[in-house]
Amino acid sequence: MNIPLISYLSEHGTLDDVFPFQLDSNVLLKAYRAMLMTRHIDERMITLQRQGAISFALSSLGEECCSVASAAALESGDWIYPQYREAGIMFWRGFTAQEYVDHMFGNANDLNLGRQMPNHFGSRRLNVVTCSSPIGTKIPHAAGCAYAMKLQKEPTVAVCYFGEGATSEGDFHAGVNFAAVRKCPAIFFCRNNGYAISTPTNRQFASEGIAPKGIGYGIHTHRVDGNDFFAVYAVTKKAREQCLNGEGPILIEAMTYRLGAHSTSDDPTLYRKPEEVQKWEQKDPVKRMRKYLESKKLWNVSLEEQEQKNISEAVTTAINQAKETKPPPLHSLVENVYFEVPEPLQEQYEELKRFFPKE
Ligand SMILES: Cc1ncc(C[n+]2csc(CCOP(=O)(O)OP(=O)(O)O)c2C)c(N)n1
Ligand SMILES: [Mg+2]
Repeated sequence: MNIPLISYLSEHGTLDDVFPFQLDSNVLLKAYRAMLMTRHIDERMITLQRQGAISFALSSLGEECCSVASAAALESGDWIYPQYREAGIMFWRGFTAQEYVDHMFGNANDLNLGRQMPNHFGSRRLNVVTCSSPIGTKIPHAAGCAYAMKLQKEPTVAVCYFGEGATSEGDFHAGVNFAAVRKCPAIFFCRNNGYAISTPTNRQFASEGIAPKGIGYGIHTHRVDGNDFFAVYAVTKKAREQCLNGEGPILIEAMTYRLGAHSTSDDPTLYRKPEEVQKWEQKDPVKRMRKYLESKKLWNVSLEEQEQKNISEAVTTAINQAKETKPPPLHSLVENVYFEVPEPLQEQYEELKRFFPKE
């Protein structure tokens, strides 16, 4: 099976004339800034974890384009089901540095009140469903959400993000098949970043990538260079149109690479060679976008320095405030799951309270 790779932007930042859209410079600059913010905040969160200020951190180093470019091609009413490397979507949709850092601390201002691991963000305001740790579980949820959109004739789509490792889960097959049979307006966006923690793709599946799995389920499938802003944008835009035309769900396989460790609990030097990482560093999506913007005179060294400074200051302010913010109230431990706190939970809460007399 020979599935072509869609790509418009060269590694040197030259855009192919056949790119089918005219993108406003404001969109391009907003996207580049969202990628810079994602990269910067990831790095700062890893440092905070090393200092013991937060418990854990994941980063989307090298994969920032997948989330930002696809989010740029969606509408704000579309529902998003992210995995944990989709921080770029949050920044594209207007999540503030403060909201993000509060979430990473799991403090009283965290929208999840510390109930999720760090990097498991979500926002009702932004139509982003909170990420949950068990891999792939959001795939059937997104299929169901898209089915509801179809039944209610809403002009929106549900978009679910996951890594190539998630396609080995039963949930992938149940969710994609359901959406395929019911022709739900769902986009399944798979970031094929080469690894599921330490498991490389050649030990994850025998198929030629993920795209054949979409074809197997009888749905439109696109394979795209995940480090090319223009290609990811174009493919997601097309997928959205196909969904809304009633052509059923779409699978996108975005070819990318996890340049960093899986998480702060991982040491990738134990299972991959530096040469492999260096090869992918040449394809860095953020540098590539910058080259394009510079070639069009939309960006330059001094704008870059100013933006890096602005981002750094905003994140420092957010970190300082998050450090001063209290943990979530003790009672939040038993709230929001049941309409009324059930008796056994209330009993446990009363016992716990004895250890926190000031709460
Ligand atoms: C059901 C389940 N099994 C195992 C894990 C442990 N785990 C967390 S992330 C991960 C790898 C996921 O890889 P992939 O889907 O490729 O996403 P990536 O981390 O590469 O973005 C695993 C195995 C989990 N969270 N959930
Ligand atoms: Mg992966």
